[in-house]
Amino acid sequence: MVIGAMAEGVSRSVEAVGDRVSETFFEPVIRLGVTGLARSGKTVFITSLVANLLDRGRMPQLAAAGDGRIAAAYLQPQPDDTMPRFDYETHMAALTGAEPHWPDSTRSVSQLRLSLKVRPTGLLGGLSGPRTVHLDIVDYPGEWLLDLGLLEKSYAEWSQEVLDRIASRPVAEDFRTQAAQMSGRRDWEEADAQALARGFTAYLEGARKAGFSDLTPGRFLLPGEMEGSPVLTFAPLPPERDAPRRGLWREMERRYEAYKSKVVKPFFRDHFARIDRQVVLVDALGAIHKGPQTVEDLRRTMADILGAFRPGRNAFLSRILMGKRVEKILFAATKADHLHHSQHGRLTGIMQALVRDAADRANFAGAKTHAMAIAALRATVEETMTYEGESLDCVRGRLMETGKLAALYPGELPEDPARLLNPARAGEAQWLDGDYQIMGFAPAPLRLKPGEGPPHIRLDQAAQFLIGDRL
Ligand SMILES: Nc1nc2c(ncn2[C@@H]2O[C@H](COP(=O)(O)OP(=O)(O)O)[C@@H](O)[C@H]2O)c(=O)[nH]1
Ligand SMILES: [Mg+2]
Repeated sequence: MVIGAMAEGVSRSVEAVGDRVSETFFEPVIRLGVTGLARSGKTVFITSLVANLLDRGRMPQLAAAGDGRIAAAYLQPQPDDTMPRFDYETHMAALTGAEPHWPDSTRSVSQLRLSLKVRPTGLLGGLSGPRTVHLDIVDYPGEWLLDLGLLEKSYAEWSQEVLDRIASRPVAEDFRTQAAQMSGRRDWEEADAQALARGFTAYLEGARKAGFSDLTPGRFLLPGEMEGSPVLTFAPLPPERDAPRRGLWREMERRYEAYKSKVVKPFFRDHFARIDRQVVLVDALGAIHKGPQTVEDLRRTMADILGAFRPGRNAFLSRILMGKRVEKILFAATKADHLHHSQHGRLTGIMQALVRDAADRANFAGAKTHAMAIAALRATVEETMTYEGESLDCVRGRLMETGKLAALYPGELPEDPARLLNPARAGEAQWLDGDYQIMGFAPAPLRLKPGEGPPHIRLDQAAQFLIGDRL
């Protein structure tokens, strides 16, 4: 334990010195983390942010861009040789090609470096030349943050928790049957371990489709290059007293511990601990559309995810961070282009309420936080229609499935977020006062003028909050 702690501490401090040296004497680097659960909109957000920083015509509320102080922006080879590069060009081609479509989903962590040449402000502005600021954008699945909780749980504790949680979930039925038929006391066989892991992964996939988001271990759904390796080949089994040494239970326990030390810890040490600014994307509209139980599950999962930003809670994290902290966290409800702007304020209010519990408890160790509703890529236009004598604020777009134009009235979000969150907490099966619709709109074909990035909603305000003070 002690040796581990020292080794982690030493490598972290060497790196911290490195960061400081380059900040003071060379060129500042901002590491911006972009996270959120699967399908929350990370890939689209990063692609559109980068495109809109390269061509800043639609970024007036990013002060440095609005004031014309950004002299140039360009992509650079990223500094981390072992991290996959965020595939900006492919994603951008998907969104803005002749037949625009949403990019394929990504399954791992990736990174991109965008460098900005910025003219200084103030009196001396005209005297000194532009300085270079590097923006390293790191895309990582929010599911991985949930794994932080595993570090403080033994295999027996984690298993018990998972088994309790899934006891009443219909999607878990197959796995429950499978686990009940398997004794942890029997001799270990790789085939059993694999069958259980497959069964458990199938449950996790089913649970995600059903809208649940408390899905650990996070890497089971996004295995990347570790697919099939022993660290990803385990599953929860009911606790065993004096489990035999060569038995299944002991081997499962060993693999669970290996998952913690070989998968979870390196992610937090090598990626998470280096982030300066963070945006957490949330598909709140999608959850509202699915119903109260999905909203409640999202609220609880957000609280767990955000636990990672209160490092005092976790001994391992406090140790590797050594006092460093994320300075700003933006909570962004994505896909706001499904709503007429008259409802954006309400969506922001719901977003705030969703993360309030987690935010109140520790105010994220002094990080500045902010909530807003955004669309990284606006796929709709607004339209006010008259229906049965009433005027309805709608949005219109091209449907993904049929390619036809359609108008959507998504329903009216309540002014008071408690009207959604209370029934969600109470476990209601359906919304009482309304129904919330959502449609799969495809990205609209674009004709971008020179100097203009793709259309968005409040992406410039998001960028101003996240990095504006450093430009
Ligand atoms: N209308 C709309 N849909 C979006 C937007 N951003 C993401 N989406 C939808 O959400 C899906 C998932 O987005 P993606 O960026 O791949 O999510 P990721 O899994 O978090 O990287 C996309 O395929 C789109 O259907 C947006 O700004 N507007
Ligand atoms: Mg993605």
